[in-house]
Amino acid sequence: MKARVFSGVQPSGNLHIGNYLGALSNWVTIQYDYDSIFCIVDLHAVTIHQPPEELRAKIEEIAALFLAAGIDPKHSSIMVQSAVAAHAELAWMLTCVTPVGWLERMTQYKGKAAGQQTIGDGLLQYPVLMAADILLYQAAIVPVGEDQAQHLELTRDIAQRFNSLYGETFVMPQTSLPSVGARVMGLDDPTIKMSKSAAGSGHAVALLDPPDRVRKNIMRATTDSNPAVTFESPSPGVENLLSIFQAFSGWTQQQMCSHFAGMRYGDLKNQVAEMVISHLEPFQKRYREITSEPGYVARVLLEGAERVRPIADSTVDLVKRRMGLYTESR
Ligand code: AQP
Repeated sequence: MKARVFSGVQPSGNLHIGNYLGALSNWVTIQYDYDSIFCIVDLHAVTIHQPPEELRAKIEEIAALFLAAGIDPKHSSIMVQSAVAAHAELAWMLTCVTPVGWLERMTQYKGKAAGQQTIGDGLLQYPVLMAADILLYQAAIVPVGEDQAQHLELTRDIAQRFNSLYGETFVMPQTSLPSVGARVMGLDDPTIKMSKSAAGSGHAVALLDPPDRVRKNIMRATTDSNPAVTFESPSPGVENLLSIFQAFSGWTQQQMCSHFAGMRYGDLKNQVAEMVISHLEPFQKRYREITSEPGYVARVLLEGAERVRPIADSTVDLVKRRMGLYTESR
């Protein structure tokens, strides 16, 4: 039996090349080596208020982006978190074994809570729900960007605590980070990660951006006052542009150095823009084809949920039995 992979994306904002390089492209590469489940985590998205109509539309848009990236629905399950009730059920059981102090230490919580007038409890509980998503499917591998590594550590801590309280129950999931592109930084501010929710039109390259917008944003990216590329402690902006190019091209470090060392920043930006556009154009073409077929994406999501539900239900059943909760299958 193949080991299982699980990962997800929130249906909030516009998916960008950070999400693609940090997560999606890795999913596409490893999907056939594992029993793969890719989830649109809408229960996570509502930890911050989302207009309902927009959220509903976003869910199918993200599913179509997964398909356009190359996730094969015949092999991998693409599903929506709220379509499988066991996510929320297991999250509650895990909440009961998780110390609040563990959650208050999470970097993402501290960052997101800082921008809120009132902090919803869901924002604090976010990593417990993420632990439930992963442990529900007994996933062995979780391919994510670097920003999620801390949540994965917490997932292992929660699993370990549960296992030691109630007996071996959960598989210990491993984090899988891409070697290049694990943390794509903002184009306007390369000291913060590229983020769907960051303000400013020059911050990110969205996967559905037209070529002229991609070009414009990359040409305006923050670099430094040096005239040309150096590989000896490059500034964050230059390092970011080089790693975007490397992640899309698959070039080795040696190829990168011999091609770009000494190149003027204007030429570097031009080449990065063309490399990104050459990947996004076929991707966007597939996206248009997928979304032009009425009902196709909804069918994929329905089949995905049906495929994974028995796995999720059997884990919840096991957890209930371990905890002494009421289950009919005693
Ligand atoms: N900048 C990034 N570089 C590399 N990987 C990234 N990921 C996110 N940003 C980068 C990875 O993409 C996957 C899906 O992310 P998410 O939607 O679940 O949540 P996020 O990390 O919170 O994404 P954003 O873009 O920062 O959105 P907001 O600001 O709206 O919350 C994850 O595997 C993540 O690591």
